[in-house]
Amino acid sequence: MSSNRYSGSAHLYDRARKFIPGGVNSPVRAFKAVGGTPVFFMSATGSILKDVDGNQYIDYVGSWGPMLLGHAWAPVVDAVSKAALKSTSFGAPTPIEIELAELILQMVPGMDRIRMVNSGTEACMSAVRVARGYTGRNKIIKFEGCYHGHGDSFLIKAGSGALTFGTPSSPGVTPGTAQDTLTASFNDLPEVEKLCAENKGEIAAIILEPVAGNMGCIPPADGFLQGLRDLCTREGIVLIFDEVMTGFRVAPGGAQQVYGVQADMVTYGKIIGAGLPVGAYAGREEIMRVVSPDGPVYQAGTLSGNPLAMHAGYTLLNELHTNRAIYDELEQKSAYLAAGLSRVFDKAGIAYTMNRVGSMLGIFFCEGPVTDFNSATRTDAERFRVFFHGMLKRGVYLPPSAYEALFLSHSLTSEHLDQTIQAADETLADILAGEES
Ligand code: KE4
Repeated sequence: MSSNRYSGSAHLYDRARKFIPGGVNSPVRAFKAVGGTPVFFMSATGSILKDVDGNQYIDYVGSWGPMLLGHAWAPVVDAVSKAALKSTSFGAPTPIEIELAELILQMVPGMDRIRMVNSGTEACMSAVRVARGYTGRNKIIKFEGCYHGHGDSFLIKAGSGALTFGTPSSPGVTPGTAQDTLTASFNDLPEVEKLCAENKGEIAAIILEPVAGNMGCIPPADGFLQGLRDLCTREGIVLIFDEVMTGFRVAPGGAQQVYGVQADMVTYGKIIGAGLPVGAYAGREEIMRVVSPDGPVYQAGTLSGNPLAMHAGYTLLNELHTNRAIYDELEQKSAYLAAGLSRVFDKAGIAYTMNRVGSMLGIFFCEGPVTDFNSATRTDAERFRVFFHGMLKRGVYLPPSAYEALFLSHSLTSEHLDQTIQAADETLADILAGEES
């Protein structure tokens, strides 16, 4: 990264590391997987980011998912501004919490009750606790490479930053906790059935990302989700879809709608807060009956349901609910970008695989198919690193890790998409000419 172009970010990074571990408040932002100095941003509008040095970028991170309609979408800014004038938090019930809860339960299939929390991690932690309280069982099954936030139970063979930094199973998680988390390979139904047979009557929940988005983007194999559904029904196991990423992104009803499979509980985050800190867990009424204060399973939060996040989320989701054409337009933009990048990669004659579900896109620099953790880790991380920086200097901001998905925003224009495809073409030409390193 040429020094002067990023001098402001470099200076800020030096300062940040004096006060914040790794200089960042979430590890994947530190560019460790791609090298160089993390870019510090000042502002963004629609799909265009502006960094502290005045450089502009087309954004394919979108704050890791929330910015489905683009940054600083005016109705959300207006709703948050108005809400802030009436206090930023009460720690008491407010009408907007009911409006958002009702809207989400109207948009997604099969959920009867929903509890707001403050992050996707908190949503997934709470959902697992509820499943354990409801079933009286202790063990859970998760999938290698899936990420459900940084709760202890999930940092076993986890994806996202844990995978990026080579610590899929984190120190600090006790053996007592780890023993209750069993892992299987994504898309391997027989392996799950075997685990259930070996732990009969002991498994409280199976939790998964119905579309894996934390080891790149990996769709469920045909029959995989339905197979898990049938298994959980037979065995009295709570099926939890972690839709923190896919919820309201892949369809208004999320992955449950796309694949026609109904979970027992679903977790949400990201889009439902439109960029403000929100998570939520939803479930069938008989399961959610155990949640305090109705039932004995405790979960709480000072800022849960805070009015700014609720107004932001409601404003965004109401637009998605009433203007379904957004999803068709997002699909067209996403398909256009994927086709353009495929043309560029084919022209360059490099090994690659692209997985896409709606506006979630995974690029792997290896032969396909990529269907699980093992095949995902075949990606050429060094080639991704070079590609990332080639795109960055050409004004395209990709997720700074080979194990993250790209998130497309509805605010992307055809010019943005063409600029992205052109940048990829130039980057690969330089890579192949040995001029990009
Ligand atoms: P948060 O606690 O970060 O709000 O949500 C955790 C989470 C849960 N479930 C899924 C499927 C997720 O993707 C996430 C968080 N996603 C990552 C990006 N892959 C957040 C980025 C970060 O850690 O900085």
